[in-house]
Amino acid sequence: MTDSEIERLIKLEEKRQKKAVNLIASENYVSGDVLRALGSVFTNKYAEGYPGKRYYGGNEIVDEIEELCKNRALKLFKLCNKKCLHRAKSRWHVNVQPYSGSPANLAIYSALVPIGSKIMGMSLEMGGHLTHGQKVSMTGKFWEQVPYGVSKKTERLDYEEIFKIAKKEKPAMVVVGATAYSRKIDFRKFRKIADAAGAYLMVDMSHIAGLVAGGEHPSPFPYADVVMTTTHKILRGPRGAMIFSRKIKPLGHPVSKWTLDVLIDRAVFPGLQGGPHINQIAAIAVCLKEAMSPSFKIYANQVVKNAQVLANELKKRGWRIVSGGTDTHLFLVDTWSRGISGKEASDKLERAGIIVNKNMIPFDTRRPAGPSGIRIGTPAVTTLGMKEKDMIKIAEKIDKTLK
Ligand code: DSN
Repeated sequence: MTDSEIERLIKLEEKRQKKAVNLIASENYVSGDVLRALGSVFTNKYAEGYPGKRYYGGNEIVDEIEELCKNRALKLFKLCNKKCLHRAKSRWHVNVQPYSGSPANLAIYSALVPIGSKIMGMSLEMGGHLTHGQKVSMTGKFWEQVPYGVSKKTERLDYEEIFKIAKKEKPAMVVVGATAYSRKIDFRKFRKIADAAGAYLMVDMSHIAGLVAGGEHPSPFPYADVVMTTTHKILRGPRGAMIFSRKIKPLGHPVSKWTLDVLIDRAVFPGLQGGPHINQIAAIAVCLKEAMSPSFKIYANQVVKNAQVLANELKKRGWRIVSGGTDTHLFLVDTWSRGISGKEASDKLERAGIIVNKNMIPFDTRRPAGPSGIRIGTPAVTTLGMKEKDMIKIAEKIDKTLK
C-alpha cells in the first residue's frame, strides 16, 4: 500500500484484534474470502435499481451477483427449494441492498407503518435496539414507540404483559428482537400478540440470525411478516443487512396493487438509498455460502456452549448473570451488584486485554453512560477456535481483574 499512514493504522488494528480477547457480542472475524469480495472491483460500480432494472449501464455481472446473493439468502433460511430455481414460487422475497441494520429498519417502517402511528418494540434499557422506536432515534420521532420489556422477577420476556399492552395500544407493527437478551424468543407467542393488535409482526433477528441458520435458535419465518437481519454478527459477513418479506397484501388493504415486498423494495430504493454497495453484496453472498456449510452448524453450536460455560463459570465465582444464564451467544453480568459500574468494569477489562461493552441491565437504576452491567458474547472467540476450557480461563481472568 502506498498510503503509509493508513497502512500503519491497518497493521495496528490487525495487531490489536489479534491480541485482544474479543467478547463483544455483535462482532466477529470474517473469512479471507469475505474480505476479498469486500475489497474487490465491485466497489467501483454504480447500480441504482434492481437486477434487470438498473439506471446505469454495465451491470450484467452485478445483476448476477445480486441474484446469487438473494438465492443464497433464501436457501440458507429454507425459504426456497434446494437450488432456488423457482424463487418466484417462494412465499418470501429478499432485499440484500440495505447498507446496514438501522437503515433497513427505517425502510421497513416507512414502507408499512404510516408516519405517526405506533410501533411496539423492546425498550433499549430492557435489551432492545435504538431503531425499534427509541425516542433518540428517528424511528422514535417519525413513529411512536410502545415499549415492552422483561418481567422484573424472571428477567425474561413477559409475554402475557406484552399481549395486554398490544391489545390496549393497538400498534401498527410489533417489532421483535434484541441486542441484550440472552433467552430464546418464542415467535409463535409474538404472532398471537401481533394478531391481537391487528399488527404486522416484524422480527429483527440481527443478533441471532447465525444461530437460526445453524439450527441453534427457532426460526422466526413461520410466524413473521417481515424479517430483518444484519450480516456481520454471528453470520460472519461484512457489515450490511437483508430484509425478507412475505409476498402478501398490506394489512387492511386486500385489494392493494402492491405486496409487502414491492413496498419494501421501493422504500429501500429509491426511498432511502441510492446506489447499492455491490462489493458488500458480493461479500454477503460469500458469508451466506459459508453459513450453509456443515462446519457453520458446528460453529453455531459451539458459540452457545461457550456462552453457557462462560456464564456458569462467572456465576460460580459470585457474579450475578441477568436471568440466571443464557440460551444464546450472549449474556449480561450485573457488575453493580458487586459495586462496580459497567463502565468501570469494561475499562478494567480492556486494560487486561479483554474487550466487552458496558450495558444497561433490565430495570437499571443507573444511566446509560455508567450502567450497571456489561454484555459478554462468544461469537468472535469461537471463530478463533476457543472451546469450553478456554472459557474457564477467561472467566478466571475476568473474575481476577474485576475483584
Ligand atoms: N450495535 C449493535 C450491538 O452491539 O448489538 C446493535 O446494532
